[in-house]
Amino acid sequence: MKDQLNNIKIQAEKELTSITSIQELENLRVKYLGKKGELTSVLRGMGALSAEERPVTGQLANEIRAFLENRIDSARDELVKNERGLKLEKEVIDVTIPGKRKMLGRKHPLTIALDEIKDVFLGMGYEIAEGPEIELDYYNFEALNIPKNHPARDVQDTFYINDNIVLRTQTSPVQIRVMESKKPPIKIICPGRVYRSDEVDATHSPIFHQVEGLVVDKGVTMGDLIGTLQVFAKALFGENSKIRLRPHHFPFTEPSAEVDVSCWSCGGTGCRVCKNEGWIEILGAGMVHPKVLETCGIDPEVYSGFAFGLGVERTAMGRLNIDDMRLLYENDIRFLKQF
Ligand code: 2NL
Repeated sequence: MKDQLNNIKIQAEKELTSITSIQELENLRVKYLGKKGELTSVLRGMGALSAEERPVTGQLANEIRAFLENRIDSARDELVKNERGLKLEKEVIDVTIPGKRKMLGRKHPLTIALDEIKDVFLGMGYEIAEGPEIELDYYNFEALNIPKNHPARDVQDTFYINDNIVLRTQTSPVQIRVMESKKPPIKIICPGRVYRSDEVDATHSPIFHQVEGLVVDKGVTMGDLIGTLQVFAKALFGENSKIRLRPHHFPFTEPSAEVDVSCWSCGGTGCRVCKNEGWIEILGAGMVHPKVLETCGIDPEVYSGFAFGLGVERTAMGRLNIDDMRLLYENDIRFLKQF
């Protein structure tokens, strides 16, 4: 039995030298000193010993236990020290390494232009109104005094869902809905996506964005329209910008005009940007047609109004010097990064 005990001691000491982790050490402790460990099972055989042998063997067993416990404890101390050291080494932070630069997103050029447009009109006290992109023929055409045979109503130009329903071709139907449901004074802009059956090229897209404006009140005049558009042009294209109105025809306004702004590139002397015109067309506008007011339940003898419409893509392209509309939809990061 003494030999058995000594063998346990030798074996355990030997195994201790190759221990590399606390878990391994714990396994070793259980193996030799645990309740079902080797030392314990040897001691269980003590009953078979003579009365003289028993205390001697018991003492030896206790010495070996104490010895091994001691060795295991110091091995554990050593391991804990090492593991902590390793952990500290592994987790060391070099505060001198430059940080990882985060790629910051930015506004899309269309959003930049739209936000600038909104800012100008919000600053003049307009409210923003929105409405459906899938619209009844009634709101998109009928209520706007656009006759049944008008070319804009042709399937060549308009996406029809069925005979009664279209993808809106402008945001005016939103303004019709507001006039129907609210008494003047009305002072709104309607930004949004609109649809026309156009081929894609440098200046056309079947989906584009528009902002229309509408003011209806007692005594609203063409002078108010011109003043408003002047403020708008100066805010977007610079303090020295001028506007001019050319007579035009829209079924929903009378009189109607196309509105040019003096070229933001040459200031009006003529250059490549304005094709030597000195002027660049940016909007359509006019006084709301009495028939349109009447259709919406507003008495044209009491109230008058002006309205205007502008293309956001066009404005963004002018404002940000972009020469091809397709660039606005391709989402090429090299292009978008420039704004
Ligand atoms: C253009 C022309 C325009 C309007 C839109 C409008 C709306 C109502 C009543 C009367 Cl509810 N008019 N909108 C008026 C004139 C021109 O847009 O060239 N847009 C890009």
